[in-house]
Amino acid sequence: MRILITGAFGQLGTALTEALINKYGSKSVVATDLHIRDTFNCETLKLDATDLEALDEIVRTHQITQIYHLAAVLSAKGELEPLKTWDLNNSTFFNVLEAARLNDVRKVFFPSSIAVFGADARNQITSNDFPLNPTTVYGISKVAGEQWANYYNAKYNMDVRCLRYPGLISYQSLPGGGTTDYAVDIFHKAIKGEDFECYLRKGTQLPMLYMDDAIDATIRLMDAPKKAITRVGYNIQGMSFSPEMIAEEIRKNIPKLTVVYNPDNRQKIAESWPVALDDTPARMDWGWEPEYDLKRMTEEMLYRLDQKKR
Ligand code: AKB
Repeated sequence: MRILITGAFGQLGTALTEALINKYGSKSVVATDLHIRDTFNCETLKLDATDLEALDEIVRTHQITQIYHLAAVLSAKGELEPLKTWDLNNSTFFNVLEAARLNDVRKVFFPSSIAVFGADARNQITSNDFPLNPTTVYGISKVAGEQWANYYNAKYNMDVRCLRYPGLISYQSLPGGGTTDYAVDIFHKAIKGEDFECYLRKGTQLPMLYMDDAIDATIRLMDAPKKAITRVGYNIQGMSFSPEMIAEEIRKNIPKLTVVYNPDNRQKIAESWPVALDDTPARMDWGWEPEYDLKRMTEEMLYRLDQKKR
């Protein structure tokens, strides 16, 4: 097994790369990103995933057998430069698909998102098969990504698998450019004893997932036998909450946390996403079962961030 990760220093990449090194050993993992640091105990290479030649060379010379393609511009940042975002999110995934096809790499992981859904999915527990009507360029690129995954699977007998991640909450690194980022930022402010200015309105409930569960889901999906996989993209979630719900949970440990609500353009994006997801197919097909609810996730985040501070 030789695994290549793009976007290895992003929010998901930081935790997933560590988990893959722990599971398969440092010699089995090659971490890549546009800007690299010396923090992983594995080969780490600078890579611009828009460069097919460079990507192809790494896949070939390192005899890669699986690719996790995590590099992408997220929802809120994507709306600032829609065409550039479309171009970047799609061209990097095309390059990954092509580099995989050319080098006979069958298994590829593509992170999809709750952003594949639109406002028609908002007020319900959204099922896996609910119509995909994205409103952001990020969401459109995720729908296209799932469709291209289907295409490569059917035409080239590849095995591209996608998870529709909700907002991811982690202590290891900060997210950047997403609509759900507030749910991480609030912990950092709370632990520093600072007030938190929330860019979403009270009552804006969204599906979320603690990073340990996200890692578990990703590895479970990729480990599942091909015959168990019934669709290209799977809904998953661990919990669903609004800003005041998470603030209330944090106040059980840090009572003086003050939140000021000052909604910005991210409010509109949040209102175009589901409140919660039905993840039954993931549970049925490959045994998905999250361990962290709002209470457990909050305790763990506060504990981990406090440890980091010391
Ligand atoms: C974002 O907010 O853009 C991401 C996502 C839900 O895909 N965290």
